Amino acid sequence: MRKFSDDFIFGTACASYQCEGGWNEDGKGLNIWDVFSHTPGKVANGDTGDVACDVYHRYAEDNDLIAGLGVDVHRLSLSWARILPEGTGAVNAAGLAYYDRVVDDLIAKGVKPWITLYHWDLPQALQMKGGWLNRDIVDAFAEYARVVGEHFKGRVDCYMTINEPQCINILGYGNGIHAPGWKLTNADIARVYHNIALAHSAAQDALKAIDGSAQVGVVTTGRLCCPIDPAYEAAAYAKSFDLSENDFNLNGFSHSIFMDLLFFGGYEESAASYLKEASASMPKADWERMRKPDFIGLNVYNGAYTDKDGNILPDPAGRPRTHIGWPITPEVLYYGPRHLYKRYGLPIIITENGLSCNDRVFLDGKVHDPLRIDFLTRYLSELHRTIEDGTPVKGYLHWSLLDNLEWNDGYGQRFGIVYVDFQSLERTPKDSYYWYKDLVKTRTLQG
Ligand code: GCO
Repeated sequence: MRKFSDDFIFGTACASYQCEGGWNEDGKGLNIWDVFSHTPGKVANGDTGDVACDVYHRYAEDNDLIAGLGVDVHRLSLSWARILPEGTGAVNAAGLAYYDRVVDDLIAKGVKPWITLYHWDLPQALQMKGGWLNRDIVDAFAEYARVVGEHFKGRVDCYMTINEPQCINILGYGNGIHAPGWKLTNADIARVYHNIALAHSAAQDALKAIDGSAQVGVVTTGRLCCPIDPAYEAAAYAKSFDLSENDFNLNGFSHSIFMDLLFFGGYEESAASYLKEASASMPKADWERMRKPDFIGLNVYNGAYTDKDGNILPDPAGRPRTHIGWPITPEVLYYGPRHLYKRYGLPIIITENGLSCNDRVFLDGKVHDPLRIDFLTRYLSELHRTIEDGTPVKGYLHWSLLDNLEWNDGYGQRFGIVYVDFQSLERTPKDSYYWYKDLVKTRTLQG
């Protein structure tokens, strides 16, 4: 019987720009996704986060849905520009008041709010000064962290500083499919990773100075390899963290390109020259400022299958894929946490996992999503197996509670266990909502 322990944490996750709406309400400043989505051609169908799921006004209804699952926590991100409209300086009391309402309502309903400080929606005012390429961002992020930490002390005890440095950098500053849409050089990409690592570290120090008992993590994503034969695991592990390709388009989307800065004070000798040169050019004192998090947040959706030499195998014809086209590779929830723990030695929370399906409301008024239930059964079986084999995975937060704005893909990719009609904004729990509710209650995987 595959039973998760009584202290295993189940939760849900979402992000400010993807679900809140209220893009210009109550003093909120512009952020880079407001600008990007309002730029023709950047987001599918011209979709924007102006309204999104309108969580800004409907948070109480959504918190009821969250509490109805019986989950321990809900992971939400704060819109930096809602709190500090210019990124630094004047605090917008109405912005903090909104998050007070959300946080206090979650707590009143028995759900712990876990806060992601930054989930990609940088204040435009900071972007105008160079964004994450400008080292000044480090102090700005620490200031933001102090404002948040002081305001929520006693109500929030778990933070994630930054969500997916890899997407922030490679998608936003590398190939430009995400905001701000920049296309930087290898050297600048390496500098951005360094600044994000410093920013995480400064924010962690700020939060810990306010509340030493708060748990502070960082959320990473990237290449994870699954051996097609367990005998090939060492080669898969090596491939997952290999940074030798001398181009961010080849090695930029990796865990090690960011996490090694926090954990090892720089890159291994085998890393690409553009990475090592950037690190060598940084002030030596930077490496004393880097901070290992208390836990690793792992966002994981799929992995790559590798052979005895660690070569990534081509996709077999007709392999099953999710609606967004990602491969279905359950073993990544066995090997991914296992290999991250082997490399970095910290407890892991799965801070995102899920899939997009081509969901719709059926004639019976329900949303039947058997693909999602099958996917979750397979993936969580692998997660259970890796825990049994000794990897300290402490929780699983499903991405996502609600169908929401899937960034440049717009609203056509439905990741929620709750269906959202984006015209009426009506919520309809999917079959997977009730499946997840039962899993949380019994902690036992069926099927
Ligand atoms: C990510 C982001 C989420 C995405 C989700 C589906 O991991 O890319 O954290 O905002 O919406 O992962 O792509």
